[in-house]
Amino acid sequence: MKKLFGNILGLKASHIRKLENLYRRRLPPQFLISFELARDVSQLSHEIRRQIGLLINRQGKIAYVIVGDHQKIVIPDTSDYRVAPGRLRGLRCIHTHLDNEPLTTDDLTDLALLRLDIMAAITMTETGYFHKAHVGYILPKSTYGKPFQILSPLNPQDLDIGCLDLIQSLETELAHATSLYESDTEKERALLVSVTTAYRKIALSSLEELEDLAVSGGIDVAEKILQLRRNVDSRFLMGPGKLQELIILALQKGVTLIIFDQELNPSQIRSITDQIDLKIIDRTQLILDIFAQRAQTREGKLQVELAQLKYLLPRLIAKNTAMSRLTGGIGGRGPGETKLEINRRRVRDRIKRLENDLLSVRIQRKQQRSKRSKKGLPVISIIGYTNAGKSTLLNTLTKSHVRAENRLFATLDPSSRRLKFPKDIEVIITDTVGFIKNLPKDLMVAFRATLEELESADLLLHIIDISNPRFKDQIKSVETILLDLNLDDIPLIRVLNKMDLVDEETAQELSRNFDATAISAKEKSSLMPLIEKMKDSIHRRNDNPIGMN
Ligand SMILES: Nc1nc2c(ncn2[C@@H]2O[C@H](COP(=O)(O)OP(=O)(O)OP(=O)(O)O)[C@@H](O)[C@H]2O)c(=O)[nH]1
Ligand SMILES: [Mg+2]
Repeated sequence: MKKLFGNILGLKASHIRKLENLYRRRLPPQFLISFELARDVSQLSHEIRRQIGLLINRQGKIAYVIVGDHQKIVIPDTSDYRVAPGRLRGLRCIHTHLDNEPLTTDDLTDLALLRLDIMAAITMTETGYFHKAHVGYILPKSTYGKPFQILSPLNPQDLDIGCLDLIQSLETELAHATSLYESDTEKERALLVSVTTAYRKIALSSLEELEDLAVSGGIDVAEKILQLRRNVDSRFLMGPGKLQELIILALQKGVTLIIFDQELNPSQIRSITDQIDLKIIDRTQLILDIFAQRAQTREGKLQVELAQLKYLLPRLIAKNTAMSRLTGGIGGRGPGETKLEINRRRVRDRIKRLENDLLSVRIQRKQQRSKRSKKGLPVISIIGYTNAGKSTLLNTLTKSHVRAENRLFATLDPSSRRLKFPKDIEVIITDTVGFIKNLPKDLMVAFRATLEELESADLLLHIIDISNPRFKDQIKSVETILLDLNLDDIPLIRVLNKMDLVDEETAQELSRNFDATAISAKEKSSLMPLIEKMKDSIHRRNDNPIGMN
């Protein structure tokens, strides 16, 4: 006999037996529930003064019998019925209401959270006789913003609603709605979510950057959702109503993951994933994933995996389904498409190994670097917000072919080239990893060594993409990071790039306001003023060398 779920304490043996016997009942597939079963469950529920719930599968078998209290039932873990994105669970829930109440908000929340085929409540007369069935289901497409369909209450003789056909057509429609998006099945599809107390404008521009990040990470963005709140719910981040909406939208859009713009702490990740049957990651994990995809050199790979594991470790809590959903794909892979370790003990071991390996790689590199600096060439480092055009500038200046493309974090590993200024001195120009606002802490730590190389630069070129609407904030973010890295005392030239994308007047005005040189990194001819400035700065430095005192 299959076991009963929920609150069976204190029930009479005869009632327990009757409840257990419910597992033997079979339903005609097209009936929501058979009249006899509805009648018997009502009677039983009336006698024990507790709600009774049945989860029924598509063959009409009763998979779970649940006993609640007077007010509610608690649906047990149904992960045996795990569902694919854009599909329903294959179970409908039919339960009794003792107070002649139609479907409640909690019922609809369960319907959405668990992606049930159907949710129904059975109400009864005062003597416990089956009275009406209240039926609701998820709509494949929101009609007038309404995510659910609620039928007018069914009478006992109307239970033959073509139940299986209804469920199947819902699924077909859902599958159709989601297949519109499934042109590329390899790609993940995401909802981007921001829950914040910040101003709308700031929150929106941050969401836009998150979208750029997602696209750069090879993810399709289904929709962006902003929730402004007075206080952020420290447990779920968002209120239960919004969470419910989110789940339904995820279902309707056939998404495979949800990305939060805010960093989620371990308990938030856990409580949200307990509610949603989807992969949940945050902005930091997305950035780490992009880094993992891009890392080329051994040092780069070691640094990224270390940062990923350090971020994951506190989030790997025993029996955590949150992380077990992260196997493979965005958030679950390390550099070179390796699967990230998610076993806590092994993660610790791996972190130790990576740290050791990294140390020896760094010692090697330091030796190489000291060889190079013995040659005594001045070093000019190109820094700036990601996608500003740093690599393009390096390429144009030195006729090289460093990878430059319209995506965030195209460059991870630094590269250096020689550049001969007209007539006189030769310098080394280095291109570096781009910066981003709220650079994840673990990433900052992991890349510290690479970034520390900037300390030995004689001049920094801060490249700013003036065609980006967020460029002012980007300047601030970069300058804050320079301060954090103690690089603020190195001579710096602000360079306004992509001037070809704004009109000339604007470019000139911005140059004045920001005390900067405007260029178009793609156009060699636009670089002369910048080259002159660089030359001056290096000359001044040579005439007045630091470190000689
Ligand atoms: N229109 C225009 N596009 C430019 C200019 N400079 C760079 N770009 C484009 O901007 C995009 C980013 O250029 P990259 O050189 O890869 O930028 P980056 O700063 O190295 O970026 P990351 O390495 O990803 O941090 C590319 O699509 C370039 O073609 C320019 O002067 N004008
Ligand atoms: Mg680059």
